[in-house]
Amino acid sequence: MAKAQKEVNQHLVVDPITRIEGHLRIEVDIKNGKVVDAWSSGTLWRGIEPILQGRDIRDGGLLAQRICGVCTYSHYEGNTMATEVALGIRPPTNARLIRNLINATQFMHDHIVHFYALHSLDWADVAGALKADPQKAADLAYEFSKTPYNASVSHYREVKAKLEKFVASGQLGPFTNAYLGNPLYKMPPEADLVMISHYLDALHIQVIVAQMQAIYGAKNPHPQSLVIGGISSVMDMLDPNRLAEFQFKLDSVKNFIHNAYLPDIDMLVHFYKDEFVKGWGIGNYNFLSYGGFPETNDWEAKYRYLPQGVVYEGDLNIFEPTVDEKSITETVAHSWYEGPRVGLYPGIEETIPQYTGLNPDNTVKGDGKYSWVKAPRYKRKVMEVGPLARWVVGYAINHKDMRKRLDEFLKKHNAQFEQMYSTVGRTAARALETAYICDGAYMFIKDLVANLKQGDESTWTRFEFPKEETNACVALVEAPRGSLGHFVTIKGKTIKHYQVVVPSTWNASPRDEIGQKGAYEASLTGLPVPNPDEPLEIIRTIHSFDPCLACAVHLIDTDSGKLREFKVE
Ligand code: NFE
Ligand code: MG
Repeated sequence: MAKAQKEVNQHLVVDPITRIEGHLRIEVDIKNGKVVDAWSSGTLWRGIEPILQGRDIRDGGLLAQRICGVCTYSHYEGNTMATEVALGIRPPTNARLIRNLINATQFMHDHIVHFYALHSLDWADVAGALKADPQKAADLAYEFSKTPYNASVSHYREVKAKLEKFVASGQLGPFTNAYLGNPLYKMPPEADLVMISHYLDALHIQVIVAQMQAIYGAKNPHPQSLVIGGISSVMDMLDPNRLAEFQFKLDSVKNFIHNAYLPDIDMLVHFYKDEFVKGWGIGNYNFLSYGGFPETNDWEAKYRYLPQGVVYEGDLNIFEPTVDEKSITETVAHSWYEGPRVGLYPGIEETIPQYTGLNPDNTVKGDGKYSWVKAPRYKRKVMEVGPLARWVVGYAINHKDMRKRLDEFLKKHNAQFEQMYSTVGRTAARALETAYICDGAYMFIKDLVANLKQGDESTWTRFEFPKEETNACVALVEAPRGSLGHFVTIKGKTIKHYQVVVPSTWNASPRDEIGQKGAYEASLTGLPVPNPDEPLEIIRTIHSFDPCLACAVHLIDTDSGKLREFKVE
């Protein structure tokens, strides 16, 4: 875990937050064991967007996905779709469905890896697992699933022995820096052992999902089978053997989701009931989802498998079913860039670095600039994006399937919808979504087979390069961590202007020009931190968003098209 320095005035700095992608610094003021103020600072700086400018539009997708090593496909798709909008074309049905299948593997991979590798040790204590009785662990696993995943007394004995070996050697391997034995861990030892055994199982499942992505994406990470207008390979992509292999692997992943991941979440909710309450780990109640997985070729928002919409103030009656792209702005009032304090539409915004450093006392606390992350806003309001936002939107618009799944989950836990407004709720929403996306993958396969049976073998739509410069064109999609917008202006074969507004930019955002805190900052405010030396509560809540700072921070210099050099001291 991250190193925490307790200061006299109870100003706590957690830097870096580990088990995330990229570099994130969190600072909080604590009073009487509770967070009273918080700052989220992206301390990593990257420069993918300017690299895109001046490039051939046909290289855009391959370059754009280098924004991140995690949600690679999301940026590939975002770039390709934005370019297709600019060219006024749409891919044919086979290409849309193959893309949806690749995207489904992206979501399942990210969510499973996030929960087990990056988040489960916030809930399961390795020190607890060492005390577990393998027989009782097997009994417990059967309480949460009729057919629990890899649950046997001998297996749990083996896992426990493996953990003991790690600890005895003094080399904890993947469990290094967990807050072993922290009293904030609330599960019994047997639950710790079951969840940690699935941590190890998830390492194998993640390989299977990566292989699935490679079946249609050619490789993982960084697939390379998308082209503007469709997908690259013609008959190869539509080979029944590939489909069979994909489905065979999907069956294994489904088994893991239903018999490990979902039961583990039920177990977590059961033992952390006292944290499954409205307000625990949430402070901003506006939720945004652009919608993802087009179900028609023209990408109409209302025909997307993940729904589009905006919910305000946590009130399901205050919602908008469509997103207006022109209402998206980014401000740099507290970000290390020059520019107007009031936010601009990304299609026209400029980005000029202006690093002003940390405060003299080595903190970012205060009213100045303190992050490389910009502050995106929708209608000038702070938004949370990601699985929880998508489920809140799905619930608000009365999405039949999503509502049914969430109602079943709430009923099982004797819970009200409002309890989803919490750290536990955010983590549960991601698991529900994994199962929902897995079912979506089966549906996309069915649709693909049906379409092929009709004799449609088309995989690509022809296009012309535009002679005149286009307007800023945008693709709004959903990435595993939330709403993702790619904004592109092109002329001829060339990308003229590029800007990306990324899920973790929304959630990790610093304050804006009127002082509204970003979603992480708001989520921490009010949180109890009984032991600032081991701020497990802070880590748990921040991890529940699944931060990716590699995605959140990138730079574009629209004046010169060049990266600028500067020193981070
Ligand atoms: Ni780098 Fe990403 C996702 C995107 S960022 S992981 O999901 O886009 O939040
Ligand atoms: Mg950007």
